[in-house]
Amino acid sequence: MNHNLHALFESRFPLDRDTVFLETDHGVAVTFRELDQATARFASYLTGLGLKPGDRVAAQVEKSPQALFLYLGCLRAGLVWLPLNTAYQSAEVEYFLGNAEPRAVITQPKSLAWTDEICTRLVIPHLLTLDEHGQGTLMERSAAATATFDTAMRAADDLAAILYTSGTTGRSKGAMITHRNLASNALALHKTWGFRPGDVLLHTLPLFHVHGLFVACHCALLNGGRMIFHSRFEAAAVMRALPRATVFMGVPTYYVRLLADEKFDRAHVANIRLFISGSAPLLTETFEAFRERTGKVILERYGMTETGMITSNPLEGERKGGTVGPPLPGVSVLVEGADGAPVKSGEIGDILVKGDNVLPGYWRMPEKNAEEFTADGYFKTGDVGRFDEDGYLSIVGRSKDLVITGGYNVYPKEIELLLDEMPGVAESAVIGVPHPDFGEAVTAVVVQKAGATPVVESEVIAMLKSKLANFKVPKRVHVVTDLPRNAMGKVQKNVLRQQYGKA
Ligand code: MLC
Ligand code: AMP
Repeated sequence: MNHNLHALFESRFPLDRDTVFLETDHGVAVTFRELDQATARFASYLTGLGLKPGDRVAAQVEKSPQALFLYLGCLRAGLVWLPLNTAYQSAEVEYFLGNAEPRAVITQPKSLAWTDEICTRLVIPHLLTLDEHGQGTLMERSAAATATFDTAMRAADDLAAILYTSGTTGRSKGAMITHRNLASNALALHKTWGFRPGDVLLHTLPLFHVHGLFVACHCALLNGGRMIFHSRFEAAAVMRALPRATVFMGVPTYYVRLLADEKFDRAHVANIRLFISGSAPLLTETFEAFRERTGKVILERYGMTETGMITSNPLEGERKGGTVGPPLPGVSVLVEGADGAPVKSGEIGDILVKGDNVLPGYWRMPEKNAEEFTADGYFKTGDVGRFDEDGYLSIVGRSKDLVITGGYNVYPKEIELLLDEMPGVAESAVIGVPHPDFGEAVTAVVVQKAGATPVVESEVIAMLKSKLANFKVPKRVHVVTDLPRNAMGKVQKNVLRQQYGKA
């Protein structure tokens, strides 16, 4: 049997290949026949360049139907997909490419010059472009490639993708995701969320992370059904498109932004059977306000890059606000106390996960594998939670030092390392404080070095903007004379969160 995820998708495509798979916000419709040909062309072209199953293809491209087809073409050819957020800057990208050693890189025309320098330094043989309109050298050069392709044979444990996640040490790790991981999770979600013929998914998430790429697209592909594909989230465009959709997925910020528009009401959502939220905590206020305004109960689920989706509130039965629901079928979740034994329901502990959805390990980092898994194969999520008496999980905090802003993860250490190198900065602490739109806002607290040039907030922000993806840059920088510490000398970030959370 071929365990290639693409073979699973193909088996679900409608018999009538003229069925529409995707329509864009510009009214372009793509049928399953066109999808099949587009992915075959990319697979033929890339294998024609000499790429072999297992080789990595990195892409830092804006969302477009072609970007999705390129991902699917890579799956089809057995190549390993390495998506990169378009906000990443050159130093961030150089690290990922140096670590993953892709044989081909696809970038945006505007990033070509610096990406070319990186590829030359790292001796990466193929560099192509793809812009937000789905145009570029990739399209020009692959246009003549054969539009048929026999999907490559893959074993379930072969890699399908590598997704980089930052770490608490400030160094990113490549999460290795297999065909088994993706297939098991996609099948569980498709079933749990009751996807059925006629469903139309309104897709407004970015394509370079788990939520938009795997959770959303895989459900639509398994359903052999239609997606309305917006290049980005924009509340007014979403309100216009909702009446033609049946399912919508988003990070909490999307729901906050929809509610912020007074015109958003029951008429917009009448056709929607399911609103799903994830990637960050959905505030109970947002959950309740949405129910009040629209009459719809948002289904909240929980997951992470390394594990795909872990739990979900039910389709039928009670969706409890402030919880992320019971474990998905085939996923085992433990909440463990400090002694390593599972705690009773109602008690708080570390969340551990095991199942076909969980990554086999990190790319070329055996030491991280040893740290992040227990002896009996459970993955340590770094999230802290509790089960209620009905088996619903609530996330109550994180043992990892992480800020989630608008659904994007920011690891404070990465920013602190840059701040600490600045002249005038003795030390720093980066925290997340409540933010009405992004959920949490990245905030820096820096200690002024005695006698050195004064640290200026705008200059710190400008320096960080030149080096880091924009969403990681602190919204505020507070300059202080010292940081609060506990008896062990550890910086008390909870004290800082209290102090600056109100500002
Ligand atoms: C943009 N900005 C952000 C930000 N996004 N700041 C903090 N947090 C964010 N998430 C800032 C930019 O730096 C810029 O600032 C300004 O906002 C305008 O940028 P923009 O790109 O025009 O913003 P906008 O389009 O409004 O984007 C906001 C957003 C977007 C919420 C629509 O961030 C988004 O789509 N987030 C979804 C993230 C996601 O898909 N997460 C899933 C991860 S998978 P300046 O100063 O530079 O002008 C995962 C697993 C799981 O977590 O369980 O799903
Ligand atoms: P990422 O590394 O981008 O995949 O982010 C995964 C992290 O997002 C998880 O470890 C959680 O901390 C957080 N997360 C995802 N979904 C939820 C949710 N519904 N509620 C709270 N936190 C969430």
